[in-house]
Amino acid sequence: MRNKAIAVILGGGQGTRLFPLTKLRSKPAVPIAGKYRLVDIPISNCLNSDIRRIYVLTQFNSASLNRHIKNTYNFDVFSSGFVDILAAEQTPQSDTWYQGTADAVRQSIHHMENHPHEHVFVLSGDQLYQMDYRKMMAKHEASNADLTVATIPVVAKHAPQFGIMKTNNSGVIEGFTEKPDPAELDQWKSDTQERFQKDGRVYLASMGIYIFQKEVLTQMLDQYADSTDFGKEIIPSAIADDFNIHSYEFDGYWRDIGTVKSFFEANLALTDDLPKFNLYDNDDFIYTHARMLPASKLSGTTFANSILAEGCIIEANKIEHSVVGIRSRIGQGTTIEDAIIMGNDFFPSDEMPQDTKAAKPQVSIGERCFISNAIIDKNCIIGDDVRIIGGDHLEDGEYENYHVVDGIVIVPKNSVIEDGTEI
Ligand code: ADQ
Ligand code: ADP
Repeated sequence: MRNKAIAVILGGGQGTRLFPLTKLRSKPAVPIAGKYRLVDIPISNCLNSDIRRIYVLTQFNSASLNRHIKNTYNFDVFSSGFVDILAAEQTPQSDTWYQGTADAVRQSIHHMENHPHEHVFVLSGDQLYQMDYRKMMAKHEASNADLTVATIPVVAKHAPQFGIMKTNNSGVIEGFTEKPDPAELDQWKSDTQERFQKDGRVYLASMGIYIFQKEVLTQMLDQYADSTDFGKEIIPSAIADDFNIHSYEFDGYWRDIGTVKSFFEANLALTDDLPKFNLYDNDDFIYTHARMLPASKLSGTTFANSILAEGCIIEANKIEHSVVGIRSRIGQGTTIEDAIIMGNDFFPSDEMPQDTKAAKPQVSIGERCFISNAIIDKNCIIGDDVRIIGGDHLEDGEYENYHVVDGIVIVPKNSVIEDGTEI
């Protein structure tokens, strides 16, 4: 794997679907599971699969993404690995941002030429899953495929969110439709394994995870020079032109977390008694910035089904079904339910500006608050006696210092919510 493959992680377009989490950072830098960032997931899958040459393609070269990659993935000088960020850039050939997934790869491919390889993995940056890419590669090589697409069987209700494939019984993809209309679904059924059939999982969804033979990738990008997207354009054209395209059926946990709602649900699912995404594995690590944080200090808090990252000082009354991120501080009497608290990039210090109203050092969440169905982004100051209750009763939209998306209240990074506020 190490010498054969290069991975390209698609770090996101405009980032509208995760807005306002992407207001001040690029999508790969969005924090997840209390201490990681989105991009750690595909990078960790690569490292666990012995792929060590990785590009992250992004529209915005945000400071937090740069810092995170630089501080986390610094391979030693004697190894041949790297994680490089390629931001959309002006070149003599192109003066625009990446127009889509294929365009992003097309504009970046010249960077790969100096690194000998036979296959290119193209991976999405906004998915939560653990996958051994070596198994997919074995199938790709055994079938001598031009392109292998990872697929997962889904039910009719979910099929319209994905690219849906039709395969023959040797796993060759003979048809592909990007996000089909529910009315046209019937013709897209595949012969999935019996145990999936009985649950109604008869549609093979593309996971947006591809392996291309190196020359085939270049050929397709040239041949379909006007196409800017893999799912919408290049893959359907390549199927029509009889390229040898195979499906690799994946059978583990996999979630697209590219929308606020799916991101919220996937984070909270990590607090299940037996989460389907396993962070507690002896071999498959999820890598992230090693921050040298102290252990968390708790006092008088009842915790239920929650994840607590390190460096926190928690005096809250109760925290239930929630993810509490690094360096969080939560005051006495506060209750948090069904929420993501992303934490802080730094500890408050005496030199920092004081919260003038309360004349006390800034802390993330004050006393006697009630927060539910909400995402509190990094470095927010929530005063005392604040009530934030998300839910369907709220109308989606942008308000003075918060947003509501699918009923979930999001307090953007660096926001201040005054004492006594009710949302
Ligand atoms: P989508 O996720 O809807 O469907 P797309 O919006 O193209 O497809 O995003 C794919 C990945 O590329 C995401 O990680 C996204 O952030 C990133 N991306 C998008 N535009 C980009 C750009 N201009 N520059 C850099 N990165 C960009 C795809 C497939 C479907 C499949 C689903 C599975 O097209 O067939 O079912 O993924 O989630
Ligand atoms: P992490 O990986 O822990 O999230 P980062 O390195 O991404 O950390 O972010 C920490 C950021 O916070 C850095 O930009 C750092 O300069 C900033 N920072 C640290 N201490 C302070 C402070 N006292 N005031 C303002 N910014 C700070």
